[in-house]
Amino acid sequence: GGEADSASSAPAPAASSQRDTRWGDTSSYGAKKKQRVFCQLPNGDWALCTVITTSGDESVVKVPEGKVLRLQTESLQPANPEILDGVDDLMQLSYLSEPSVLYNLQYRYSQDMIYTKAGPVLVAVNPFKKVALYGDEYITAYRSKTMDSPHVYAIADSALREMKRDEVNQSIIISGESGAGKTETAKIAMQYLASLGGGSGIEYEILQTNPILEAFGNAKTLRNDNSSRFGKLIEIHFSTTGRICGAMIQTFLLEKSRVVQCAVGERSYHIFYQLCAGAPPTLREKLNLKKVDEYKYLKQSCCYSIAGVDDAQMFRTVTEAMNIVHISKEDQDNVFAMVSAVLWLGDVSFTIIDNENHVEIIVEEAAETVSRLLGCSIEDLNLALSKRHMKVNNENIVQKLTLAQATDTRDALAKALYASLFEWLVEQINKSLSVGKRRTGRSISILDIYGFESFDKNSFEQFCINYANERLQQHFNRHLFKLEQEEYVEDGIDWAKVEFEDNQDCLNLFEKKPLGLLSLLDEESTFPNATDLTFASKLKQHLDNNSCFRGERGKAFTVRHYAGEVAYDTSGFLEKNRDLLHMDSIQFLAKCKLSIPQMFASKMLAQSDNLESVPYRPSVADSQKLSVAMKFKGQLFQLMQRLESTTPHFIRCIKPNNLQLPAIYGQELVLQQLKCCGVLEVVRISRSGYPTRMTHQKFARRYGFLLEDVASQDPLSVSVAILHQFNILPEMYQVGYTKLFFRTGQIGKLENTRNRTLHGVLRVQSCFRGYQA
Ligand code: AOV
Ligand code: MG
Repeated sequence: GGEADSASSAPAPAASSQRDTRWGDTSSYGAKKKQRVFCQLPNGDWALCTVITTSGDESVVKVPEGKVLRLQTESLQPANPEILDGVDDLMQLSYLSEPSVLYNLQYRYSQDMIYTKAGPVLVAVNPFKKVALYGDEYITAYRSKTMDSPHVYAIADSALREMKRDEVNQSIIISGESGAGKTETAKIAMQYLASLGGGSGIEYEILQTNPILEAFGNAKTLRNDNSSRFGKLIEIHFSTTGRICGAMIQTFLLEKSRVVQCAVGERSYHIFYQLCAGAPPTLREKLNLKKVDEYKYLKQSCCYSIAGVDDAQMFRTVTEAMNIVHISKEDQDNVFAMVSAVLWLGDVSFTIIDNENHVEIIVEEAAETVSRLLGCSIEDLNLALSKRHMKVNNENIVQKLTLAQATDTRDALAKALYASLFEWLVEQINKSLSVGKRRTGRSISILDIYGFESFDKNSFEQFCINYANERLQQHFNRHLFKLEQEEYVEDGIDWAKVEFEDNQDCLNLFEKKPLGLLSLLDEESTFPNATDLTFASKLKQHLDNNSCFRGERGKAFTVRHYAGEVAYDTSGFLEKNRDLLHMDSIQFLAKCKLSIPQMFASKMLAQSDNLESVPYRPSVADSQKLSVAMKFKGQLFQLMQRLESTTPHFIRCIKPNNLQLPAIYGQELVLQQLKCCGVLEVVRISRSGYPTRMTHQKFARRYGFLLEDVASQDPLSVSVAILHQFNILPEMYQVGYTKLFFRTGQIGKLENTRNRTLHGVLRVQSCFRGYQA
């Protein structure tokens, strides 16, 4: 029984009617009874009301605050009976309308029940406050199954059980808009898995990767004070005894541009502020640290602190975490030297030396500190930032850089330094968590990427982030709609197809060759004379008849994403997609004494065996041949492939308000998120679908012995005979070519009947014995 059975005990069996899914159907209530209905208030919100009277087309209803409204009867939506208020699983709702779903989630939310099942999917509504739902007691309760209300722990627990049972790798896929709670949810799932222990403290190490990666890869944005600016997949491996034996982290496309440029009201990466606030005096002196508002890179956004966050304290948390994942003190010093060097690099300024606007660096505190921290000479730094070696007609020439070129080169160097640092950290963490010999079928991966974003101004970063979210949405659709329905069709059962928002068109807009967004971007990036404006016109020229695309004035275009329209500004697209680090910069880094940039540069140099072979990228390394967009696309494809080989568990995070405040539930905002990710359709398909399936053979084996007369040995005939004998209603099952498909709760009933029959036999026998005695 369990969950499945309670669903079928709902007063109006979901499967028996379609009425509930339609809007504006009021035929089911009469005028006499006091009925619960949903009315739309003038502000657009739905409220639970009671009908006082109905006459003709009009009804008089009482709204919650006691006010009385006269409304069109037609506009009322039937509400579920009180007994269904706040059900665990939306599948249990008799009326599955938008207002009932909104009401149910809100009802639970107001009581801090932030988790609700939507069929197979866990919906998590961000509480924006501490809720008492976590910790050892809860973990134990979910492990021992004494608690079974919807929870991240319950999802992690089923992943674990299914991994053990089926020996198949599992994945927990967390999605939702920016600020919806993905990263927190991922940590909660990790906490549950870590509680299994592993010996040698590996589980503790795994948890300690979070503060490190968040310090270097998260930042305050206008949407989220702790927004992930990279994607992350953590694969946790288990031994045959079910204990953690290691983990591996893969990261995706860090938003590098933030290091040198960020919008007003946002911050750069947390670590910059943490270091400046928390470094002990000796380190502060060694790194020549200033106050955060004295650095150009940090000053431009006019935002230095986050309400409720103590950067100094966080610095200690981060260094402690680094100790735990075995990053040596010396390496930590190097890491912080790089962080400080990046900040100081932003303050390196130039002086114009001729009337062609050519420049040299100004030798002062900034340049001196950078060269000291990186371990290079000031002269080398000046060369790297003010000159460029080129080969023209087989002749080596040295080009002097203009102020604009030098500034770009400096910023590119800062971005490369930071990105190499991030990459290095992930590598160190992976070394420390290393799995040793990996076995397939014994891992659980948790995916937490940056959520869908739409700002007033959206650039290349949002373009990539939202593309990744389209891919993820496709995966979700495939598993919950396509594959499910395909199985029904393949097995030849009667099935009225449930429609869902397919985002294939939008993905095609991005991926089609040669006329998709990514291809066109790449093509344009290869033309030396192309500009953001020519790119925008090219898009308009080729894509204007695409239903997911709209050209806008000037450099802008709009994409209709699954989660809403986003207007992108092409400024900087080509530059960011090329992501050039010139050979001079790479060679400069290779000469530095500081080990992390040096290793990074050496690796790049080693990969570039034929430096001049890249047609549109003179003097760059081969490793840069691929554009950022192409690399990212490749990574996403690999990721999807990896996920395809796992059993997925989906968690949908919902953001109830844009203010990051507790206890505010914006119906429209919630509804928009539920709609765009197809939560209602998932519930609908799970309800009208046949979640339980069993092959004819297995079914005949399990229940066949209960048959009164066995006419045949053929599994199909036996199965049909069982269904008849146990009075399973025809609308509750379907017989496929190879399997029997059951509605929710049916197998539970059958099992009960089976148990009763077995017990009945025993009782009858003991009664007989009683009589005889
Ligand atoms: P995100 O990962 O989905 O956004 P986060 O996981 O960072 O969002 O959540 C944003 C904030 O919501 C957190 O910093 C917490 O303050 C709060 N929060 C989320 N879940 C919980 C919870 N279960 N309990 C308490 N507070 C919570 V982004 O990374 O921006 O897409 O790129
Ligand atoms: Mg996040």
